Amino acid sequence: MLNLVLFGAPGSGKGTQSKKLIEKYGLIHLSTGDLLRGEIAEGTELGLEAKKLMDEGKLVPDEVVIGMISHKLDANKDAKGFIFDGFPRTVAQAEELDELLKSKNSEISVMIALEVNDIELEHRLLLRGKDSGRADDANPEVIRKRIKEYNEKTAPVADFYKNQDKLNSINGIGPEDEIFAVICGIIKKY
Ligand code: B4P
Repeated sequence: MLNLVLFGAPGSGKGTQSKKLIEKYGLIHLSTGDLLRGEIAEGTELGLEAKKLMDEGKLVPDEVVIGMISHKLDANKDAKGFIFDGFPRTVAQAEELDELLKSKNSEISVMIALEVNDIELEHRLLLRGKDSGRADDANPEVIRKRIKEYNEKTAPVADFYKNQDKLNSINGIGPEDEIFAVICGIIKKY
């Protein structure tokens, strides 16, 4: 079973590379951002709560996203592996994910971190905001808040996996296909 954590700041290319990885490896894609946007689209209570936080560039509470991931793991018992995209985003989420996988006799195989500087992140997200319809991409202040949240709460997650010898940091700037080739090279080793 291959369980991959695709890690990086907002706009670093996680969603973009995930799409290519699903096609090539047939893994189940678990994007907490997509799951939350699904809840918002359906107008659920959870979605309404999450929308307010997401529109402000803040993280959604750990227990909410952990609950969603747990549910998806249970619903995909026969999967040959998962891509975790945008999750875990806090050390508490990373600890909980380890516990969840352990209870299923599984574990994270590898973490790949896409390194992109803040100026490029802001540029990419503003560009996407022009036609994505995402409120969190449209406003430079919200984008900066998301990057700040990432630096304060999410960046420490890299150390969590480094301590487990699972962290692989790669350059996330350049043509998408070249970045994808580097990711595939790392996956081959597992
Ligand atoms: P997410 O949906 O995870 O979105 P994201 O971090 O903004 O980036 P994404 O992965 O989609 O974009 P990508 O880099 O591929 O999160 C949204 C919000 O949901 C969060 O702010 C938070 O509120 C909430 N949330 C989600 N998960 C959570 C969790 N676990 N805990 C708490 N809250 C959570 O691409 C960005 C742009 O860059 C695209 O336009 C793309 O085309 C472009 N791009 C990609 N690669 C490129 C390259 N190599 N060169 C040039 N451009 C590139």
